[in-house]
Amino acid sequence: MGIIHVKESNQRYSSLSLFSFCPFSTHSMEKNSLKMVSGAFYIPKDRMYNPKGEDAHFICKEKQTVGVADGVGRWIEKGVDSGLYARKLMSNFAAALGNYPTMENNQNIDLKKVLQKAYSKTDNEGSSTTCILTLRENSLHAANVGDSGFMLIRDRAEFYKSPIQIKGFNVPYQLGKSADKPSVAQISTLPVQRGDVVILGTDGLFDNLFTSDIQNLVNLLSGAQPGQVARAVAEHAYYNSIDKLAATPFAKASFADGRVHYGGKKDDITVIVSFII
Ligand SMILES: [Mn+2]
Repeated sequence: MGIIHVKESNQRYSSLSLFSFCPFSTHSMEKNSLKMVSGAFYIPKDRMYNPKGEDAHFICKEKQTVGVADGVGRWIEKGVDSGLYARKLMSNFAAALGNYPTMENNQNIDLKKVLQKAYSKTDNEGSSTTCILTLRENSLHAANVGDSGFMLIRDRAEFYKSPIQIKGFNVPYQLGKSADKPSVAQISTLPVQRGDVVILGTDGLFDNLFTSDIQNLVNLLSGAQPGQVARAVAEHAYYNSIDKLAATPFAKASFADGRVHYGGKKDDITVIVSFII
Protein backbone atom coordinates (compact mmCIF):
# COMPACT_ATOMS: atom_id res chain seq x y z
CA MET A 1 0.00 0.00 0.00
CA GLY A 2 1.18 3.48 -0.68
CA ILE A 3 2.38 6.12 1.66
CA ILE A 4 -0.35 8.52 2.58
CA HIS A 5 0.75 11.95 3.62
CA VAL A 6 -1.96 13.77 5.45
CA LYS A 7 -1.07 17.40 5.70
CA GLU A 8 -2.70 19.33 8.47
CA SER A 9 -2.33 22.99 9.16
CA ASN A 10 -2.95 25.23 12.11
CA GLN A 11 -4.60 27.73 9.86
CA ARG A 12 -8.28 28.43 9.94
CA TYR A 13 -8.74 26.44 6.79
CA SER A 14 -7.43 23.00 7.31
CA SER A 15 -6.24 20.83 4.51
CA LEU A 16 -7.71 17.73 6.12
CA SER A 17 -7.80 14.68 3.92
CA LEU A 18 -5.32 16.25 1.59
CA PHE A 19 -3.34 13.30 0.45
CA SER A 20 -0.74 12.71 -2.11
CA PHE A 21 0.22 9.14 -2.63
CA CYS A 22 1.12 6.54 -5.10
CA PRO A 23 2.06 2.95 -4.42
CA PHE A 24 5.07 2.94 -6.75
CA SER A 25 8.66 4.01 -6.77
CA THR A 26 9.85 7.08 -8.63
CA HIS A 27 11.11 6.49 -12.13
CA SER A 28 13.17 8.81 -14.19
CA MET A 29 11.24 10.19 -17.10
CA GLU A 30 12.31 10.97 -20.61
CA LYS A 31 14.48 14.05 -20.77
CA ASN A 32 12.55 16.02 -23.31
CA SER A 33 9.00 15.08 -22.46
CA LEU A 34 6.83 17.50 -20.56
CA LYS A 35 6.20 17.01 -16.87
CA MET A 36 3.40 18.02 -14.59
CA VAL A 37 4.20 19.40 -11.12
CA SER A 38 1.14 19.54 -8.89
CA GLY A 39 -0.11 20.77 -5.54
CA ALA A 40 -3.53 20.64 -3.92
CA PHE A 41 -5.67 22.32 -1.31
CA TYR A 42 -8.95 21.15 0.17
CA ILE A 43 -11.47 23.07 2.27
CA PRO A 44 -14.27 20.81 3.52
CA LYS A 45 -17.65 22.50 3.91
CA ASP A 46 -18.68 21.19 7.28
CA ARG A 47 -15.64 21.05 9.51
CA MET A 48 -17.63 20.34 12.68
CA TYR A 49 -19.81 17.35 11.89
CA ASN A 50 -18.13 15.83 8.85
CA PRO A 51 -14.57 17.15 8.97
CA LYS A 52 -13.42 15.13 5.97
CA GLY A 53 -16.28 16.37 3.83
CA GLU A 54 -17.42 14.66 0.66
CA ASP A 55 -14.61 15.58 -1.75
CA ALA A 56 -11.49 13.47 -2.33
CA HIS A 57 -8.42 13.78 -4.51
CA PHE A 58 -5.04 12.27 -5.30
CA ILE A 59 -1.78 13.34 -6.88
CA CYS A 60 0.31 10.57 -8.43
CA LYS A 61 3.58 12.17 -9.48
CA GLU A 62 5.08 8.91 -10.73
CA LYS A 63 2.23 8.31 -13.16
CA GLN A 64 1.79 12.03 -13.90
CA THR A 65 -1.86 11.72 -12.96
CA VAL A 66 -4.18 13.77 -10.73
CA GLY A 67 -7.83 13.34 -9.87
CA VAL A 68 -10.71 14.79 -7.90
CA ALA A 69 -14.01 13.25 -6.82
CA ASP A 70 -17.07 14.82 -5.23
CA GLY A 71 -19.43 12.55 -3.30
CA VAL A 72 -23.05 13.46 -4.00
CA GLY A 73 -24.53 15.02 -0.86
CA ARG A 74 -28.08 13.85 -1.40
CA TRP A 75 -27.14 10.38 -0.06
CA ILE A 76 -27.18 11.77 3.45
CA GLU A 77 -31.00 11.49 3.29
CA LYS A 78 -30.45 7.72 3.27
CA GLY A 79 -27.86 7.92 6.04
CA VAL A 80 -24.97 7.40 3.60
CA ASP A 81 -21.82 9.53 3.68
CA SER A 82 -20.88 9.89 0.02
CA GLY A 83 -17.45 11.13 1.06
CA LEU A 84 -16.54 7.50 1.76
CA TYR A 85 -17.46 6.57 -1.80
CA ALA A 86 -15.42 9.44 -3.23
CA ARG A 87 -12.35 8.62 -1.13
CA LYS A 88 -12.51 4.93 -1.99
CA LEU A 89 -12.92 5.68 -5.69
CA MET A 90 -9.80 7.89 -5.65
CA SER A 91 -7.64 5.44 -3.71
CA ASN A 92 -8.81 2.56 -5.93
CA PHE A 93 -7.96 4.66 -8.98
CA ALA A 94 -4.46 5.41 -7.73
CA ALA A 95 -3.97 1.71 -6.94
CA ALA A 96 -5.24 0.62 -10.37
CA LEU A 97 -2.69 2.92 -12.02
CA GLY A 98 -0.08 0.48 -10.73
CA ASN A 99 -0.94 -1.93 -13.55
CA TYR A 100 0.66 0.39 -16.03
CA PRO A 101 4.36 0.24 -16.82
CA THR A 102 6.62 3.20 -16.35
CA MET A 103 6.45 6.30 -18.47
CA GLU A 104 9.71 5.60 -20.29
CA ASN A 105 8.16 2.47 -21.77
CA ASN A 106 5.81 4.89 -23.46
CA GLN A 107 2.78 2.86 -22.52
CA ASN A 108 -0.57 4.45 -22.89
CA ILE A 109 -2.68 4.77 -19.80
CA ASP A 110 -6.28 4.09 -20.77
CA LEU A 111 -8.15 6.30 -18.31
CA LYS A 112 -11.50 4.66 -19.01
CA LYS A 113 -10.10 1.20 -18.26
CA VAL A 114 -8.49 2.40 -15.04
CA LEU A 115 -11.73 4.14 -14.08
CA GLN A 116 -13.67 0.93 -14.79
CA LYS A 117 -11.33 -1.01 -12.53
CA ALA A 118 -11.52 1.56 -9.73
CA TYR A 119 -15.31 1.70 -10.07
CA SER A 120 -15.70 -2.10 -9.89
CA LYS A 121 -13.71 -2.16 -6.65
CA THR A 122 -15.69 0.66 -5.05
CA ASP A 123 -18.53 -1.35 -3.64
CA ASN A 124 -19.97 0.88 -0.94
CA GLU A 125 -23.17 2.91 -1.17
CA GLY A 126 -23.03 6.44 -2.49
CA SER A 127 -22.09 8.13 -5.74
CA SER A 128 -19.58 10.66 -6.93
CA THR A 129 -18.54 12.90 -9.78
CA THR A 130 -14.92 12.65 -10.85
CA CYS A 131 -12.39 14.27 -13.13
CA ILE A 132 -9.01 12.67 -13.77
CA LEU A 133 -6.09 14.07 -15.77
CA THR A 134 -2.97 12.32 -16.97
CA LEU A 135 -0.04 13.82 -18.87
CA ARG A 136 1.20 11.53 -21.60
CA GLU A 137 3.91 12.77 -23.91
CA ASN A 138 2.74 16.27 -24.86
CA SER A 139 -0.97 15.91 -24.22
CA LEU A 140 -3.26 16.05 -21.27
CA HIS A 141 -5.82 13.23 -21.28
CA ALA A 142 -9.00 13.72 -19.28
CA ALA A 143 -11.80 11.46 -18.06
CA ASN A 144 -14.76 13.34 -16.67
CA VAL A 145 -18.05 12.32 -15.10
CA GLY A 146 -20.32 15.11 -13.87
CA ASP A 147 -19.62 18.69 -12.85
CA SER A 148 -16.08 18.56 -11.54
CA GLY A 149 -13.67 19.81 -14.21
CA PHE A 150 -10.56 21.67 -15.19
CA MET A 151 -9.33 24.74 -16.99
CA LEU A 152 -6.06 25.52 -18.71
CA ILE A 153 -4.28 28.87 -18.68
CA ARG A 154 -1.79 29.60 -21.45
CA ASP A 155 0.16 32.84 -21.83
CA ARG A 156 -1.79 34.27 -18.86
CA ALA A 157 -5.15 33.78 -20.60
CA GLU A 158 -7.91 31.20 -20.35
CA PHE A 159 -7.25 28.69 -23.10
CA TYR A 160 -9.69 25.90 -22.27
CA LYS A 161 -12.45 24.98 -19.80
CA SER A 162 -13.84 21.47 -19.73
CA PRO A 163 -17.59 21.09 -20.32
CA ILE A 164 -19.73 19.79 -17.45
CA GLN A 165 -22.08 16.83 -17.68
CA ILE A 166 -25.40 17.45 -15.98
CA LYS A 167 -28.86 15.90 -16.19
CA GLY A 168 -30.59 18.98 -14.83
CA PHE A 169 -29.94 21.96 -12.59
CA ASN A 170 -27.42 20.89 -9.92
CA VAL A 171 -27.88 17.19 -10.85
CA PRO A 172 -24.59 15.94 -12.29
CA TYR A 173 -23.78 12.61 -13.89
CA GLN A 174 -22.26 10.51 -11.12
CA LEU A 175 -20.56 7.15 -10.68
CA GLY A 176 -22.15 4.66 -8.29
CA LYS A 177 -23.52 1.15 -7.97
CA SER A 178 -27.03 2.51 -8.38
CA ALA A 179 -26.00 5.49 -10.49
CA ASP A 180 -23.99 5.96 -13.72
CA LYS A 181 -21.33 3.59 -15.03
CA PRO A 182 -17.84 4.60 -16.22
CA SER A 183 -19.07 4.21 -19.81
CA VAL A 184 -20.63 7.70 -19.47
CA ALA A 185 -17.19 9.25 -18.87
CA GLN A 186 -16.22 11.95 -21.36
CA ILE A 187 -12.72 11.28 -22.62
CA SER A 188 -10.79 14.15 -24.15
CA THR A 189 -7.25 15.02 -25.19
CA LEU A 190 -5.68 18.46 -25.08
CA PRO A 191 -2.18 19.18 -26.40
CA VAL A 192 -0.21 21.15 -23.81
CA GLN A 193 3.04 23.10 -23.77
CA ARG A 194 5.66 24.25 -21.29
CA GLY A 195 4.33 27.10 -19.13
CA ASP A 196 0.70 25.97 -19.20
CA VAL A 197 -1.14 26.00 -15.86
CA VAL A 198 -3.92 23.47 -15.26
CA ILE A 199 -6.53 23.98 -12.54
CA LEU A 200 -8.57 20.93 -11.62
CA GLY A 201 -11.43 21.27 -9.17
CA THR A 202 -14.76 20.11 -7.86
CA ASP A 203 -17.93 22.16 -8.37
CA GLY A 204 -17.22 23.92 -5.07
CA LEU A 205 -14.52 25.76 -7.02
CA PHE A 206 -16.27 26.34 -10.33
CA ASP A 207 -19.63 27.29 -8.77
CA ASN A 208 -17.99 29.98 -6.66
CA LEU A 209 -15.32 31.49 -8.89
CA PHE A 210 -15.61 32.50 -12.52
CA THR A 211 -12.82 31.18 -14.71
CA SER A 212 -11.77 34.82 -15.29
CA ASP A 213 -11.30 35.22 -11.50
CA ILE A 214 -9.22 32.04 -11.37
CA GLN A 215 -7.11 33.25 -14.28
CA ASN A 216 -6.47 36.61 -12.57
CA LEU A 217 -5.46 34.92 -9.33
CA VAL A 218 -3.09 32.52 -11.06
CA ASN A 219 -1.48 35.42 -12.93
CA LEU A 220 -1.06 37.42 -9.71
CA LEU A 221 0.72 34.48 -8.13
CA SER A 222 3.28 33.81 -10.83
CA GLY A 223 6.42 32.53 -9.12
CA ALA A 224 4.51 30.68 -6.38
CA GLN A 225 4.49 26.90 -5.98
CA PRO A 226 1.49 24.90 -7.28
CA GLY A 227 0.32 24.13 -3.72
CA GLN A 228 0.40 27.83 -2.80
CA VAL A 229 -1.62 28.74 -5.88
CA ALA A 230 -4.10 25.96 -5.12
CA ARG A 231 -4.52 27.28 -1.62
CA ALA A 232 -5.11 30.88 -2.73
CA VAL A 233 -7.65 29.78 -5.34
CA ALA A 234 -9.47 27.51 -2.85
CA GLU A 235 -9.59 30.27 -0.22
CA HIS A 236 -11.05 32.78 -2.66
CA ALA A 237 -13.68 30.23 -3.69
CA TYR A 238 -14.40 29.71 0.01
CA TYR A 239 -14.84 33.45 0.66
CA ASN A 240 -17.31 33.63 -2.20
CA SER A 241 -19.11 30.49 -1.01
CA ILE A 242 -20.03 32.16 2.29
CA ASP A 243 -20.67 35.60 0.78
CA LYS A 244 -24.40 36.13 0.36
CA LEU A 245 -23.92 38.90 -2.20
CA ALA A 246 -20.94 37.82 -4.30
CA ALA A 247 -21.44 37.47 -8.04
CA THR A 248 -20.84 33.79 -8.65
CA PRO A 249 -21.29 31.26 -11.45
CA PHE A 250 -23.78 29.44 -9.19
CA ALA A 251 -25.97 32.54 -8.80
CA LYS A 252 -25.79 33.14 -12.55
CA ALA A 253 -26.76 29.52 -13.32
CA SER A 254 -29.59 29.71 -10.77
CA PHE A 255 -31.07 32.80 -12.42
CA ALA A 256 -30.70 31.22 -15.85
CA ASP A 257 -32.75 28.31 -14.49
CA GLY A 258 -35.46 30.65 -13.17
CA ARG A 259 -34.38 30.46 -9.53
CA VAL A 260 -33.53 33.30 -7.20
CA HIS A 261 -30.17 32.83 -5.56
CA TYR A 262 -27.68 35.48 -4.51
CA GLY A 263 -24.07 34.90 -3.55
CA GLY A 264 -22.07 31.73 -3.40
CA LYS A 265 -22.81 28.07 -2.78
CA LYS A 266 -21.55 26.44 0.41
CA ASP A 267 -19.75 23.29 -0.64
CA ASP A 268 -16.56 21.30 -0.23
CA ILE A 269 -13.83 22.96 -2.30
CA THR A 270 -10.97 21.00 -3.84
CA VAL A 271 -8.33 22.59 -6.06
CA ILE A 272 -5.33 20.91 -7.72
CA VAL A 273 -2.94 23.18 -9.60
CA SER A 274 -0.50 21.62 -12.07
CA PHE A 275 2.34 23.41 -13.82
CA ILE A 276 3.41 21.96 -17.15
CA ILE A 277 7.23 22.20 -17.24
MN1 LIG B 1 -19.47 19.73 -4.63
